[in-house]
Amino acid sequence: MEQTAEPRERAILVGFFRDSRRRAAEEESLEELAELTTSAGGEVADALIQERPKPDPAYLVGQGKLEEIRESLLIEQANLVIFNEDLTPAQLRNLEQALDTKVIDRAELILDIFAQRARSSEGKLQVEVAQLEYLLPRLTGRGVQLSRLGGGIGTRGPGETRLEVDRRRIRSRISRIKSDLARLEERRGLQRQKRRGVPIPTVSLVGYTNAGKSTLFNRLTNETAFVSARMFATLDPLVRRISFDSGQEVLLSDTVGFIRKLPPTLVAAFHATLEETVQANLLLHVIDVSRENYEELREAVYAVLEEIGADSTNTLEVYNKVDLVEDNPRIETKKEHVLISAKTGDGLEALRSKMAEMVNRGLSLVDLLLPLNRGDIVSQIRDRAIVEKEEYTESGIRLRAALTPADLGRFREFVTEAKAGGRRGRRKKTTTVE
Ligand SMILES: Nc1nc2c(ncn2[C@@H]2O[C@H](COP(=O)(O)OP(=O)(O)OP(=O)(O)O)[C@@H](O)[C@H]2O)c(=O)[nH]1
Ligand SMILES: [Mg+2]
Repeated sequence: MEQTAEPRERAILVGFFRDSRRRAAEEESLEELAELTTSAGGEVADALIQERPKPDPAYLVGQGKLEEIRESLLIEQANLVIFNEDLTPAQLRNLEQALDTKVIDRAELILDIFAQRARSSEGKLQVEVAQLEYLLPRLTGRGVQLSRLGGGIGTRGPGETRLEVDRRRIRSRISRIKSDLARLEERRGLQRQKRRGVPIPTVSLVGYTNAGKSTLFNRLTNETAFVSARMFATLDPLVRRISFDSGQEVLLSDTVGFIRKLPPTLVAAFHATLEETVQANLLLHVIDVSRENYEELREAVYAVLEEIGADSTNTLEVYNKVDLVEDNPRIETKKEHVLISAKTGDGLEALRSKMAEMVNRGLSLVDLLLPLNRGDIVSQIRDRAIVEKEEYTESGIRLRAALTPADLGRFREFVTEAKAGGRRGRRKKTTTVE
């Protein structure tokens, strides 16, 4: 990461929980917030935490805690307060006024990191949309913040009319970016279709940020994707072709990591990028088994997967970083799994053979019957799937093809029969295709 000459921001972190049973979880989450803060280039000066059954509508925390934050700002010579909780626009404004310093919440911090990391033009635009949409309802009284966005947006504290102008500008900027993004997405769709010309199954690496996805990607592809101890090292998807001993080829893609409380505007903005993940035949879910709460993080990842509409039925859980744990941990999971160390290479052979076995499972071999005048759909299927048989009969065009779950949904109305098992027909187990 580039170093800027700017002095590092010194931050006071504030955690909040409603129920004493959540204390440990909140403390853990606050540690993660500290990691995020340093990843963003800031420095953690202090961390405070409050238990309160009900958040204060105006300040989230109570007056006593507010006073504590104020003192800590002075003692620590800090210039930024980061809340681990989402703040309402009004809370944000009130807190900035009461503390007389910059206040941000977890979502804004994550957006900041993404903004720093984005490299591709598409990634940059996606992050900008997310930032602007986050900013829009929070404009009032946040004149100082606006300057950080640049792009002709006013830098002084906006009065009401000024505010309206800013809002209008932001909205029109958002819609302009969105149409640019739509164009980029179309182009990517075409590339994907081209790749589909020779249909090969796809495998996507997913997982919590810092789990080791890029390290594993490099291991499996002999590539040099960017690996870093910082969070959200990877933003742009990277796709490479790899082959197994059997000679079968697959496309492996490395993607952005997930995190708890991922800002919804960000999830929405990255939807297009995550398309690879949504359509993958197999997901490799990389889990950092050296983290104490890896099970909780694992579930957080499944929650995001669900949110983006990815079907995680065919998922291989890859428990990574076993080199950091004393004994091999006992894994409790309903999914198939392997233990590896992407760093030392431990367990990679087992992983590869498991991948080779599972990648075909996501495909369902089906018979389809299409009306004779639907040549357009036949060519769509030919583009997207592996067609084993094609016959022109009086009742229509009969195809036998291996479809991904997504395509199965797409062409469902033409399916006459679903065969059991993957396209190799080796497996006895019937693939679930819902
Ligand atoms: N000890 C150990 N460290 C690992 C292993 N795999 C990855 N790491 C380290 O974990 C950190 C994160 O690795 P990355 O591969 O960048 O993780 P990522 O999942 O791609 O992270 P994001 O792109 O930020 O989501 C780096 O410091 C790696 O060197 C492993 O098996 N053992
Ligand atoms: Mg990565």
